[in-house]
Amino acid sequence: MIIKSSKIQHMEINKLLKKVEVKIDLTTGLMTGKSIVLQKRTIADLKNVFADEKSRLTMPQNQLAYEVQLYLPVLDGTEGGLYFGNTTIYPCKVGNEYMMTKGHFHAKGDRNEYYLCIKGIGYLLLMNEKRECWMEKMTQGSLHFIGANLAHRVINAGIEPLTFLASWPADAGHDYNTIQQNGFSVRLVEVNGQPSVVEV
Ligand code: M6P
Ligand code: ZN
Repeated sequence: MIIKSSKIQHMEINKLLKKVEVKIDLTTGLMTGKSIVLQKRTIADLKNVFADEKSRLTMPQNQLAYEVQLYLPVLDGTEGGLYFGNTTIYPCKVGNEYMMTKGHFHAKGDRNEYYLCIKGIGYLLLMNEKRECWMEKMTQGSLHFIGANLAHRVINAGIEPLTFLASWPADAGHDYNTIQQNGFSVRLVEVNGQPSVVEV
């Protein structure tokens, strides 16, 4: 409907409005919307991720380690496309090593990514192709830019779930093999109740 006010023609805003596909609760990080894909990682899925494989095998294999919500509005591999996700890592240890994501390089190494911590306490572990590692502390509101050719993994070093949002190019891809074969060159373990770095 066209509303006439003085000489300017106004149009009802509703005519132009399209439904917002996804909403994010910024206090929990939870994404809702019909196109959200859910990916669950259990203890069984994390074979050879932790140093203490024996301890991992004694844990309930169906225990949820972390889960990812994905908003994938374009086809996988679309140049120029962007993806968005939310990851929640549950607090737990395998042996004395903190729960963490599998970690990956991007298959297209020059593709970058953002991580934004919503809640919880942990560390973003980064590793370059020379296997040099460094970390950034993740706390509510910390924003992390992951540059080119860096493997990235998030470690929950707290006693609450750690939730972070992420956005990355749709053509970045995940190279899990390099990490599966060689791991990162450091691990984060708990010693006397405190996080401590072990060089591998
Ligand atoms: C973030 C993004 C995703 C990734 C997820 C879990 O949400 O980086 O691409 O899949 O974390 O990390 P990983 O795939 O290493 O287990
Ligand atoms: Zn990534």
